[in-house]
Amino acid sequence: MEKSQYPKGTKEVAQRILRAAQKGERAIIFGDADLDGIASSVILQELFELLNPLYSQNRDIKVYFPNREEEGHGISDRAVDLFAKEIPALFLAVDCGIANVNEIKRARKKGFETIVIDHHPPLEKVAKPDFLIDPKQKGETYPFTDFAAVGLVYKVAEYALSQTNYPEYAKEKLLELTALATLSDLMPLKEDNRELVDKGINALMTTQRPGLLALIELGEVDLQIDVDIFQKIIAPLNSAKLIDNIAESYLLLRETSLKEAKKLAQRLIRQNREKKAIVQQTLDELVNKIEKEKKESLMVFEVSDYWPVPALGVIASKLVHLYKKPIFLFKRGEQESVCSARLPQDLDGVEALIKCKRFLKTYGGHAPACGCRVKNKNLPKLEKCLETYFKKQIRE
Ligand SMILES: [Mn+2]
Repeated sequence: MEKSQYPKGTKEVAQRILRAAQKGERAIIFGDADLDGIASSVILQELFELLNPLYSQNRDIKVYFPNREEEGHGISDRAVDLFAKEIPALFLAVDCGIANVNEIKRARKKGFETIVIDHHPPLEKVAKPDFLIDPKQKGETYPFTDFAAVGLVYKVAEYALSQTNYPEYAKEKLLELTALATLSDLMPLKEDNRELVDKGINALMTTQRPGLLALIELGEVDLQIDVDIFQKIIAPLNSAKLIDNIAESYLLLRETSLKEAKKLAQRLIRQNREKKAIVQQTLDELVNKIEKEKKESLMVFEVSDYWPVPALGVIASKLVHLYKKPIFLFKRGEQESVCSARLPQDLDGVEALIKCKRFLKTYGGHAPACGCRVKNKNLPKLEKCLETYFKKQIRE
């Protein structure tokens, strides 16, 4: 059998977007609020604009990033309701959506035509949008499946543009974002990802995007050095906050004035410094506590009222690196807690959460990096359940 040229669903989604752009249909882009989701949203929006320049002058594309602390992971009912007045419209979810069975059902019922472009492995139930791309779904025929969401969105753009007479270089401004978000999402740098990242870093060398030019200039970035790209471009983009469900890094990547871009970039660089300080302080506290009390424990399960949710993942990553055991960190809210978890190699956090899902409100993610929401009163039961699960896994 000939290998398929594009991940399953790519051509169908591209064709639907081509048709929508031709007719100037309204579109809602719902992106996860990390750099993968944000870059994916920018690329989709710019694809619409390339296909029909009228989009850059009107308001027919709306973008929304959920606040994880308030709305949880994935598509939120709040967004579906908020944009219902735009119907008829396309609802495009990027870097999330595969698990949103009910939200997709609801959006379709309201009259949205729905498109999901996700790279998360499906949980037990799979959402049924009108169009779906997710290389982790059953029946995928494309040989490479470790894309970031941004890589899949790029593939859609690539195919859509191949049906037009745009020159090759039109894709460069999309590739630079594809590279940054693939790196930021820590996807394996082999095969398609390797190619996308190499091409994207090349495009970054001659970027015209004011937001990236500002980060490169203010951060004195040497684009030849890998860690520079991580620390000086990706880290500030990842330190952005949400203002009215719009991510600051989305605004920076979309900014057309270099002067404005520099102001915004300065702010993100400062926020990144502050975030680093908080991460270090929290990490010191936790290391202290683990060394004193939990050296022998088989996992780390810690709850705090004070930790900043956006920093949990970074802190958990550092701890998993230090201790090579499952790390579950919770920020306790009034009724519920939000968790970010990181797992050492060979252990599957999603499987653990599925085993304990009776104590959870929502859960999702990848085997080494996942998360959940849980009612505060269920925290002790969840801890027991996870412990039992890992005890069994580690013994085997
Ligand atoms: Mn992602």
